[in-house]
Amino acid sequence: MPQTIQSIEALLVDLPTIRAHQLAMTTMSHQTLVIVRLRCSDGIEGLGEACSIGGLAYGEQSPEGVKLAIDRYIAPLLIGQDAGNINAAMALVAKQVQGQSYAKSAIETALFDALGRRLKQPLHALLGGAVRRSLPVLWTLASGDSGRDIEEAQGLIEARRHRVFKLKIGRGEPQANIAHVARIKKALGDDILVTVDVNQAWDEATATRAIAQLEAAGVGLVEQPVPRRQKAAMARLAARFDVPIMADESIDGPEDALEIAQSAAADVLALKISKSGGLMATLRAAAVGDAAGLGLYGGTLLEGSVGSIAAAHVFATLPQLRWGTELFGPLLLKEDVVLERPDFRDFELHLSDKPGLGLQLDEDRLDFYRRKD
Ligand code: MUC
Ligand code: MG
Repeated sequence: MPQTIQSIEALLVDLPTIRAHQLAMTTMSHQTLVIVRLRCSDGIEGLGEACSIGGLAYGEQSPEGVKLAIDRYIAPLLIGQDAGNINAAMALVAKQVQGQSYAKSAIETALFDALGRRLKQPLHALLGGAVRRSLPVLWTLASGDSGRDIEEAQGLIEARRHRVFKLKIGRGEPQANIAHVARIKKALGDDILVTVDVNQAWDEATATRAIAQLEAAGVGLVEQPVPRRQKAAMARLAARFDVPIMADESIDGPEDALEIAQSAAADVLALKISKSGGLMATLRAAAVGDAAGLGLYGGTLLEGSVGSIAAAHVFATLPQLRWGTELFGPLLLKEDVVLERPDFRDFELHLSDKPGLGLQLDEDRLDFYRRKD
């Protein structure tokens, strides 16, 4: 008798960040997670998560919209379905629900977590097995102040937490951005890889001038310099500069990966489970990038522990992950809703072999931080 899906609950959880996180389009002081609890007929519960950055500032999907899509459209489709056949469940959802990649990712994660718990296997084993048990994780310097960013980076290097740093730029004058980046790169030295994320803020002419200077300052990777749909501009920048150009907002799932590969619109793809629409779609996007010879990077929407660990299990299975990951979301949050927080040490995130995601909710904290209205 297959186990069926009995209930699906989507909770909005507002968690404070450890400091303000300043991006080109918004400054975050908290993160809103959508935590999915999917219960099966045998009593097993699977967890999933989705979030966005600054409400609708980063992309077209908001946490509130994710909850609505799940409550109103996805959960009713899935109740009573076989909980163990994830591909069939997600195909059913795909047929009836257009878009909504974040909600789909959270649901698929919860199904995998439940299946892993039932089979007593870690999530990566269900995806064919991990080729690495820990993942390099960078840190984003985004306090808005160069001096504070340098201090923060030096402390994190000293603590062996991070040795690659991504700088959020694209806000204010490009010349001020470049001076900020050059100051930090100089302070951190040759051994430390510094990358920048422009979050679509520049036009092509600005990007052309600025990237030349960023390259001269020693930046190792430039993420999403121009608006996401301007793939021809991305291609011209990728062809013009030696420093690799990474697509983030320009890629959602495998179809975008294919378009980017065909038009040479980036050297590196930022993979994110929510943008892809789930774990399996992330693997498909990765396969396209890999086949095209593009570098792969394990991206984040600044998820909490549930979403970050789900992504980590996927990234652990990829044959190629040339640019490491940025799965530091749980470390940016002052509080968490899981009992045991993920294991970050020696510059890496270490995966556990516990069943599924290997996480347990902290019911008291969840209840405290859950949005009540
Ligand atoms: C983004 O655009 O890459 C990832 C790290 C970070 O600080 O913000 C995110 C989003
Ligand atoms: Mg980005």
